[in-house]
Amino acid sequence: MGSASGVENISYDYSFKILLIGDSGVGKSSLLLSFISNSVHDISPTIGVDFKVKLLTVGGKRLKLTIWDTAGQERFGTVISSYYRGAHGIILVYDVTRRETFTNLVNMWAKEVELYSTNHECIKILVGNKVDKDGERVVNKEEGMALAQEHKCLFLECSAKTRENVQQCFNDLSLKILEVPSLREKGSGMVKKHTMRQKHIYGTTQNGGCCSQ
Ligand SMILES: Nc1nc2c(ncn2[C@@H]2O[C@H](COP(=O)(O)OP(=O)(O)OP(=O)(O)O)[C@@H](O)[C@H]2O)c(=O)[nH]1
Ligand SMILES: [Mg+2]
Repeated sequence: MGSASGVENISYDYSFKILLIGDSGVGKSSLLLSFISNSVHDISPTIGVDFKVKLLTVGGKRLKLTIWDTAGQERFGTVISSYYRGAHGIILVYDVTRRETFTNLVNMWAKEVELYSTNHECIKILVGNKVDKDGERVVNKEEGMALAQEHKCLFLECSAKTRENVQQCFNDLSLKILEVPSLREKGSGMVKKHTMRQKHIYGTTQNGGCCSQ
């Protein structure tokens, strides 16, 4: 009975916006696909901007993640600020087999994040992808950890291909977002709007928040 309703009718506690950024070919779309659909296959470069929605439970909270994916090779001018606006979490991806994708995170992507993100407490996670390509690795784990520490990011190495640490990446990020009151509050504001549309969902209200009247 309960599962008769579609995704639209599934209730959640918080709604978070997550961005994937990094150079072309590092595996942003593959990571997203691997997380969303549990399947891995070769995909084409992204054109423009795409997003996917995933519901998951972490730390006892039901979350709706809207994950935005964009083409690494495209600089999309005026759209860029709306891509970053309101993001709760940002996944900065590099390819452990291509050093330039790692250095570009510092030279280009990190600066862009600073310039455009509107939530200053927004959580970032640095992700070294393609660890399955063992013999081809050129960026070691220590370098990744050091960069993450310098930029106050979480850090993980993963493989979209074998799915190693893929779930972990989204879980760690979500847990950390939940720890920040201002982000939680913004995430529940979005839920409020949603519940007005889906008013039958919430039989119980969560008290104690600043948003309850
Ligand atoms: N071996 C291996 N290959 C991967 C992995 N992740 C992605 N790839 C491959 O790397 C290529 C690029 O992956 P995409 O996911 O399209 O990369 P992207 O970052 O979305 O690229 P743009 O959309 O152009 O920005 C594809 O051929 C993938 O199959 C991984 O973890 N291991
Ligand atoms: Mg892509």
